[in-house]
This record gives sequence, structure tokens and C-alpha cells, in this order.
Amino acid sequence: MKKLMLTAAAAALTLSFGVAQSWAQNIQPRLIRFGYGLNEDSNQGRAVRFFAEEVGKRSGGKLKVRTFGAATLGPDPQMQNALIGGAQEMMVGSTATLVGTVKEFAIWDVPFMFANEKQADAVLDGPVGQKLLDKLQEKGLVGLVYWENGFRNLTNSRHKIEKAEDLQGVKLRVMQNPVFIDTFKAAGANAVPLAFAELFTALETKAVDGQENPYTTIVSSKFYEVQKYLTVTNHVYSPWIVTASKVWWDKLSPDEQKILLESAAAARDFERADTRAQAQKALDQLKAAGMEVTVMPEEEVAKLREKAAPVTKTVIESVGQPLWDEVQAGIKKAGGTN
Ligand code: KDG
Repeated sequence: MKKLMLTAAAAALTLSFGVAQSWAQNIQPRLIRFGYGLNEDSNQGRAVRFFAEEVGKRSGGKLKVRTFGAATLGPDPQMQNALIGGAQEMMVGSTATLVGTVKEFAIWDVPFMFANEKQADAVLDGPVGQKLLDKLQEKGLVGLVYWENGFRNLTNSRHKIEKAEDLQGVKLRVMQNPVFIDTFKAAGANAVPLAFAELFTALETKAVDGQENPYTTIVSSKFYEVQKYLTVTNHVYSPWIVTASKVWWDKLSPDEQKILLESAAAARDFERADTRAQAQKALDQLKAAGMEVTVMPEEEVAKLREKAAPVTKTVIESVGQPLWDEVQAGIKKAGGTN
């Protein structure tokens, strides 16, 4: 009888500690508006929903994330401004559109810098990646983590692109970012900066001939419906970045901030695994959809790399040699094979 009483007392103590712990956590009921640009049925959409579920679980349902896909809250730059002004709480988008806010983010746009995901993960999740996240704070944004957009490849509706010279005169939509504009101008293309939300229509109406994005985006945005040719170049690795409004973030308790950071990191791991698992399937889907797929030969990729060299030099001058050297050291440390 005595043993039974001791067990019951222990159970009561454990339960009360658990309840006390959750009460001890300072979590207020909050609604978090989280915007993103790709379709809901995309790797980006799946990751945002994963994040929302994690936040709900870790906060006992008190922090509710309402997700807004397909740029319903506006293109990335507009959402960034909404975060800075405190009109929206969170978003995920391209680092490329942050270069006007923090110039050092241009380093992630340098063509052919990362050779594989292992290098990208090591640098983005390491000290250099964190240093750039921290720079956002003085601009009214909180950078939480990087997710994976992926290696970018070319599509167009005009003709097969196999040689570097085939890009000559192609009207190619690029992100609103000076490195992408300069890189494809140097390659001989007519680079046209456009918001992602306008891209499908621009391709459909032939306002532009082509664009460049990872396979998963080409599938989820149905670009194959209006693009005949796909050229595998892997010309740059694009990160996504999860950001929050600093004016909002600073009102959160440490417990609430910890939940959001841990959920964003868990969603990062989910998203990278999902995106990498989907990449080959996406390429197979594009072939099945009738796209003519060409792998640009290494000697032609080398010509693109050479044409882009002056652009890389300009980025190094802009971001500073020390930052460039730090990234290169991180790449070397990560090794060449993933
Ligand atoms: O909102 C779209 C962005 O998240 C990103 O996908 C942008 O890669 C991008 C592009 O080509 O605009």
C-alpha cells in the first residue's frame, strides 16, 4: 500500500512539474502571418507548412502560423518591406532580393561558387552565413535560417542552348539582382529583371524567351507548359532565407523566439531533404512533359564561368576580400564531394 502511495505521489509531482514548466514558459497567444512566393504545392510550400506545424506543437497551440503562398502577400521585396514596417510577421524568400538591403548578400549570387550541397550547407549554416543573418538586424529584419532553393538551370522557348554562345540575344528573365543581371549580360543574353510572380505570364506571352530556376520550381510553377528547352548548367546555388519583422520579434519572449528558431531549423532540415529528394523526380517530370533537355558540356560551362569572371571580381570588391576569403575557406573545409 505504501509503495502504491509513493508511486502516486511521484506521478503527481511529475505532472505538476510539467504543467508548471509550460506555465513557466512565457508564451502568449499570437497569430503569425507567414508569406512565400511559390505555389502551395511546391517544396517551399511544404516547408512552410512543416514550420507552422512545428510552431504549433512546440507552443501548445498558442503560436498560430497562418501561411500565405503564391505571393498573395506580394513579391519578396514587398513582403520584406512589410516585415520592416511591422505589417507582416514572417516570410521566406530569395536572398537575391536582399542585396539592396544588405550588400554582402550578393556573395550568395556569385556564379559557380558552390560545387555541391555539402559546400553550401557548411558555409550557409556556419559562421559566415550567420554573420550575414546578423547584418539584417540593423535593417529591421531578423534572419533565422537558410533553406534551399537549389542549383539553377536555364529554360527557354526559342532554341536549344548547348554552347555558351547560344545565349546570345536570348531575352532571359532574371531576379531583380545586379549580379544576376550582370552575369547574363556578360554571357550575351538580354537580361530582363522581373518579380517571380510575373514570370509565368512573361514566358507565356513571350515577353521574355526564358528564365533560370531549379528543377523543382520549374515543375511547381508549370514553366514546362510555356518552355520547350531545358539546359542543365547548375550555374549558381540559390539559398532561401526565413526572416521575421524585427519590430515584432523584439516584443517576443525568449521562449517564443526559441520556439521560432528551433522550428525554422527543423523545417530547414525537412526542406533540404525534401528538395533534394524531389530534384531528380522533377527532372524526370520535365522530360515526361516534353521538354528537350540538354546538359551543357563542361567546356561550354567553363566559357560561361570565364565570361562571368569580371562579375565575380565586382562582387568581391563590393562585399570585401575578407568575407570572400572566409567563404572560400569554408568551401575548402567542406571538401569537394557531397
Ligand atoms: O518568391 C520566390 C522566391 O522565393 C524565389 O523562388 C525566387 O528563385 C526565385 C526567382 O527566380 O525569383
